[in-house]
Amino acid sequence: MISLHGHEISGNSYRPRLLLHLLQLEYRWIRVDLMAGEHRREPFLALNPAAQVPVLVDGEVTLADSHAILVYLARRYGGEAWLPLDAVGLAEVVRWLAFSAGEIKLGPERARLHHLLGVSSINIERARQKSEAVLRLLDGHLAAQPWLALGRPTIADVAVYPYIHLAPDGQIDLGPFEYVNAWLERVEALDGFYAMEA
Ligand SMILES: N[C@@H](CCC(=O)N[C@@H](CS)C(=O)NCC(=O)O)C(=O)O
Repeated sequence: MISLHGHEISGNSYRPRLLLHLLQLEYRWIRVDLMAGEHRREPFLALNPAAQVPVLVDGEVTLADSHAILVYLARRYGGEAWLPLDAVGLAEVVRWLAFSAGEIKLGPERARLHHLLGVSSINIERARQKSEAVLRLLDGHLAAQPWLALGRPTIADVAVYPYIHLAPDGQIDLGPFEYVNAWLERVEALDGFYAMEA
C-alpha cells in the first residue's frame, strides 16, 4: 500500500495527492503536524532529512520532493499517458516541472506563505511581481493550447495546478487571466480530480 506523508495546507503535499487520485490509486494519507514541528523530529527525519513534506513510501521506495514523486507515480503506474519517455515529450513535460519548482515557488507559493502563514522573511513585492510574470506567461501559453504540454493532460498540469489555483490565498488576482481560468476548470473536470482540503 502506498503512503503519502503530508499536510493538508501544503500545496506541495497536494500535488502528488492529486495525481494519486487521477491515477485512481489507493493510498494511506499520513498527516505530519507541521505546526507542532513533527517534520523536524524522528521518525519523520529518517524519511526525509530535509525535514519537508511530502514524502511517498511505496514498498521499498521512499521518495521526497513532490516533483520527484509525480515522476515516480506517472512512470510506475501511468505508463506513457502522464509522462512519455521520448526525448521531446519528456523534455516538454519536465520544462513545466522546473517552472513549478522555480518560478512558481518564487511567485505564488511565496505570496501565499506571506499572506496565509505570515512568514515575515519573504519579500512580498518581489513575490507579487514574480506571480504576475508567471501568470502572464501561462496565460499566453494557454491561449494557444488547452494543456501545458503535448496537447493532453500530463504531470506538467498536475505540477503547476496547485499553486496557481491557490494564488488568491497570496492576494494574487486570477481575474485578468482568462486562459489560465479556463485551464483551471479543465483540470478540475478531469476524471478522478480531487480538490484540496484546506
Ligand atoms: N521541493 C519540495 C518542497 C517541499 C516544501 O517546501 N514543503 C513544505 C510544505 S509546503 C515544508 O515541508 N515546509 C516545512 C519546513 O520547511 O519547515 C517539494 O516539491 O516537495
